[in-house]
Amino acid sequence: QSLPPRKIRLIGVPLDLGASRRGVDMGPSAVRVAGLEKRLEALGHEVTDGGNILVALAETKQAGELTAKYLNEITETCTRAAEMVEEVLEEGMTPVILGGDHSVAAGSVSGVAEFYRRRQQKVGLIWIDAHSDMNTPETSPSGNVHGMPLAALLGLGPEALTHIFGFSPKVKPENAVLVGVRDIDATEKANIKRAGVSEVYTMRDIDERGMRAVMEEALRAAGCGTAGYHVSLDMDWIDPEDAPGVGTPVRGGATYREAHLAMEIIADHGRMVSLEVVEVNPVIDEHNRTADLAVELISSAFGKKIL
Ligand code: 4U7
Ligand code: MN
Ligand code: MN
Ligand code: MN
Repeated sequence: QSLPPRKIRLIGVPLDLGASRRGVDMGPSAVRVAGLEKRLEALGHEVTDGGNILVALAETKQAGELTAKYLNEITETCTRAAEMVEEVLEEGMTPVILGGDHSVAAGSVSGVAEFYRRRQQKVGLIWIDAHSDMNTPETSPSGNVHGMPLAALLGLGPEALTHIFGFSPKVKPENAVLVGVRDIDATEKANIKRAGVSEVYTMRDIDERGMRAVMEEALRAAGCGTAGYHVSLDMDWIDPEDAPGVGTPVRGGATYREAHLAMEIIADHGRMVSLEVVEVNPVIDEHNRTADLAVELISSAFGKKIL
């Protein structure tokens, strides 16, 4: 509708090694079953499904270091995701990555950053999440890598994860924006400072200033001097009332309409270069409601309008 038609390529990443609660590996399937491809095609886009990236199964592996569980396997998957995303962009398509746990973002955003680095351009990042995902193995209370990808993209954490494609940081701190956070570990706060991220919009900011004002500011920062931005949407941003099927639910999240409005504003600006939706957990979902909502939100981000 509003957005000029795009060529969209879906990439599934059935990864759950980064989280303690199992089941987000079924997220890509749940979102496909909810009708993503057809819904995006109905908006006029050309959509192809690239299938899933190969991911190791927890049952066949050892967790390794408990400060960053399954780091080797996750790094392998992230590297594959990064290469795939980069190729899709080279072919002139817009990647839509379906998680899987959020650790995949350390790969997907690396792919986007590499694509633009080759063109001497920078990319921005909009991180929409209840959490800030700014832990490192030293600060993480859980050792779960899905709490570390944003730190890795900004250059903090294990080299295996920070240096996919051999360079770091992938995004400049002034172009990295957090939206919707409400659960940050005490040890994580120092990392946000250390990385130099100042664009942090909490749920309180959304309550007080409204979604519109927050998004306009967030998009301005991410888009300043960049080719555009990657949007990384952790479904736990939305209140568990509307998104019960997520890995790590936290009360006090965005409402159904706030979430749509954020995506609608992203579509209006037309500068999103890639999108990922992560942490959908069908095991604890109710009749695929959270996957259905994911499809609706992706549709809004790609230009679906009420009228
Ligand atoms: B998600 C946590 F301790 N901060 O590091 C951690 F609270 O990708 C949660 O945003 C991380 O869902 C949540 O384990 C990761 C915890
Ligand atoms: Mn198709
Ligand atoms: Mn997250
Ligand atoms: Mn989260």
